[in-house]
Amino acid sequence: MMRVRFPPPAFLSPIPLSFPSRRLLGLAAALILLLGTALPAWADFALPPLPYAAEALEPAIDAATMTIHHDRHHGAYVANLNAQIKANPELADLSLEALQGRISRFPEAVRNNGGGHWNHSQFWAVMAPFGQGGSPSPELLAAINGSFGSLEELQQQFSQTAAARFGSGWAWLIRRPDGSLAITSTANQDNPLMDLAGLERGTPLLGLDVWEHAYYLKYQNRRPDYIQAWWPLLNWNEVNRRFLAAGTTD
Ligand code: MN3
Repeated sequence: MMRVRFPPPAFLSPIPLSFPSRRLLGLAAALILLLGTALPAWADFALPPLPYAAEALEPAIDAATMTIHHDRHHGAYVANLNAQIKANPELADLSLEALQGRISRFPEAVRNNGGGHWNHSQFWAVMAPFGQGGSPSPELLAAINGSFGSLEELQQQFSQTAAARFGSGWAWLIRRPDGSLAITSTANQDNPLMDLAGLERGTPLLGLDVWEHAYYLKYQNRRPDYIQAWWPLLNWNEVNRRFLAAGTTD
């Protein structure tokens, strides 16, 4: 802490300004104060709204589960991540996606909450009301057939991986750097973008949340039933978009 002695040194004395300048300075200060209190700091992470109504995915996923999952669980990841900015100021300069690729440099609280924020943001977007998700594009279907033999085989392997994840975590369909597709699973809120040892990295095309909070109200211990009911909600239009975007960054 800097202590000011009296009388203050010359550089702390008020700068003599003429009346109009002082007035402008005062106006500018008032404006900055107003903006500072009215808007969140630009660097804060924000909870994205659900892209559909909470009941839009019923009966596969009930409105209460969606509301609690989005508002409280995802909301808490965002709030907890923002609370980490003070202790880790470099967070303020990173996009949420860029953070994932540098996550090993940060404490566990950033890994858990930064991962939780990214994972859930992609999760809401990869679902759509029944009948509105489209179908795999010819390009994506060709890649699926090349890596798995068929769409049915992909779905079967993905469902098995999601059901077999012990405890809390995610199942992923990723595009590997060589262009092939693969199914992976991560624990807790880790994801395939993270620079963590022992984790298969790639561009996530879709991620399914298999934490109990994602399905317990309706399905209790029947995770495989939740996974089976989830497939018809898959937003293939978003998966197609991610697949195309991943191909352009090679
Ligand atoms: Mn969740």
